[in-house]
Amino acid sequence: MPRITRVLVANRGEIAVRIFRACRELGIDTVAVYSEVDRDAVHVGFAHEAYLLGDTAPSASYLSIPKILAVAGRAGADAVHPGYGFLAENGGFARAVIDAGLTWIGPPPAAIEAAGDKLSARRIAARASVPSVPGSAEPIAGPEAITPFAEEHGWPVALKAAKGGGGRGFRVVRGAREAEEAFDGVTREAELSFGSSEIYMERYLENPRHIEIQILADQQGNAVYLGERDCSLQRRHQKLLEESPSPALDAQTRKAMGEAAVSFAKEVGYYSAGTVEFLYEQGPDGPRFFFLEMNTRLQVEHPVTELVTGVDLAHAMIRVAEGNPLTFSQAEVTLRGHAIECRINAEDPTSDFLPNPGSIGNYSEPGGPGVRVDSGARAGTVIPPSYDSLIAKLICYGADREEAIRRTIRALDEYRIEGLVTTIPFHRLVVSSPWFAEGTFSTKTIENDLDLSKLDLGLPGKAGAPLPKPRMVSLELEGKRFEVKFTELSGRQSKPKPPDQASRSLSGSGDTLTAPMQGTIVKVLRAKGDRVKAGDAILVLEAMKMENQITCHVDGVVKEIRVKPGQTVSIGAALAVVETG
Ligand code: MV4
Repeated sequence: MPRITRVLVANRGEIAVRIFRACRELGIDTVAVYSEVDRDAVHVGFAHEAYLLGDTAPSASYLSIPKILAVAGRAGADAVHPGYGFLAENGGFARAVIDAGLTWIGPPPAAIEAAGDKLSARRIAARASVPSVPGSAEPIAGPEAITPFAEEHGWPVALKAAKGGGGRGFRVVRGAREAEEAFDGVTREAELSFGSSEIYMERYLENPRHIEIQILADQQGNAVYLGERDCSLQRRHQKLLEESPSPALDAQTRKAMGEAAVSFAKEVGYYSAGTVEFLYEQGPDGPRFFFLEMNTRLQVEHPVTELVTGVDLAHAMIRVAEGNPLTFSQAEVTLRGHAIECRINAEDPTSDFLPNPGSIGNYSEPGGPGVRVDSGARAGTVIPPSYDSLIAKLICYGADREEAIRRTIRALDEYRIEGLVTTIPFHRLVVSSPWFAEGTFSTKTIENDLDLSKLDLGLPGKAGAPLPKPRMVSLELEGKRFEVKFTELSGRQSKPKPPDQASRSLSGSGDTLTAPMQGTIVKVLRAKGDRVKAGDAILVLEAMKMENQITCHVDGVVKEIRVKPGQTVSIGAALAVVETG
């Protein structure tokens, strides 16, 4: 297999930045794709080249296989990395990439499809002698199958969509009276969400931990496990905090789970990075674990594994995709220290983690010993409602769990994100809690044991929240340095405008739109006399090899266009005048 020279990352946000970094370290060119709303996103600036896919809607951009392949051809990419989410576990996309003669940086399409069907995955687990929760081997035809199953295996019973995953197409039945309504509900949801109404059932474990094993396998049949990640702190099946190693696992159980995961991977003919998820609990006879599902992608939480094993998983995926064998054996895998990842989401922990899209104001990331921030954001970044709410991941490493916790607390206190409500206060509460320090939590802890409604978000002006901390500003007057304390009384956050909007300066005869950056006028989209609305694109400015639409702030009529295509403008140059009203 020839060496990869140019990778198109069919994704956005922090994972696109992460993969671009790996490519740059390997001397590989990078191609970004973006949607309308992502035109000025951080990931676009990280690539050597960037191409517009289309509208903001994922179906018109990051989920459009024809558009992504067309860009790959236009850009001369010879490989595609899918990241996670979007098309990462779409066997059809993998096949289309391979059929286009490009290298797919991911697992074989057949493995994606086999693992994606949860019933087929259970059958593979059985063949690989991997323990699963007692359950039905085939789809169940109706609710009448539930009570006999419970009489044999016990209540409650979990109903799951065969083509499901995550938390969708999932119901818990606690008694015969609930069976029919639960079956009908999960069947409808499965059909709507996954296009298949096939449902199967398992005995439901009440308070398991969610522990997953990182797998790395090559095309020569070698496969290793790279330790585990404890992902038990979730909210409605959305992971919020992950760590490695798990505080619950002993070495013997770790080895048994790792070997089971490798056995599953080999049975499904896997290569590349992948994750086998398990449910873990302390049974009457000791710890026990059960196969849950296999994720055939690089996961959000992969950095905690990278920090405790020293393996760069993005590098490894690229090298395996080129056909290289693994460069180490299982015996050479060592786990050292402890890593904790906090997902910094634009969500409001006091409102049930309701997504909180908007523009980031002032932004500064923590750093220092043992702190890694994988971010897709900066000041001015717009977190749109169209995609997931992940802003960045804070991953902290320590020689042991206590040091990793201390570093996480310190880093969370350093992190500054203004203009949006984020999960930072939630993480600060969790990692400083005694129950977290003791490691005694499960997948139910957040929902059952935490009252977040009173969580202090530290927002200025929010009812009950303290006014912002005074800002210290250094001044030098006649050679003498002074520290001046500024306390904002109103608590109003100054929200910088998103960079794709021309800066607005009021002038006597209306609004003059000025250039937000230096660049060359590529297109003039409006003419004198055109009626425009706030947000309408007036012209296109090319800067940093990227096209930026310059939009209008106000409703009004175009009074004057002061530039022509091909003209170079400096930052602040007058571009157009719009008569408001
Ligand atoms: C389970 C389970 C307990 N018993 N299955 C299914 C979707 C996946 N993301 C997690 N799932 C679970 N399947 C059986 N037989 C517990 C989970 C589970 C979970 C369930 C409810 C609420 C949060 C959860 C977090 C992780 C795992």
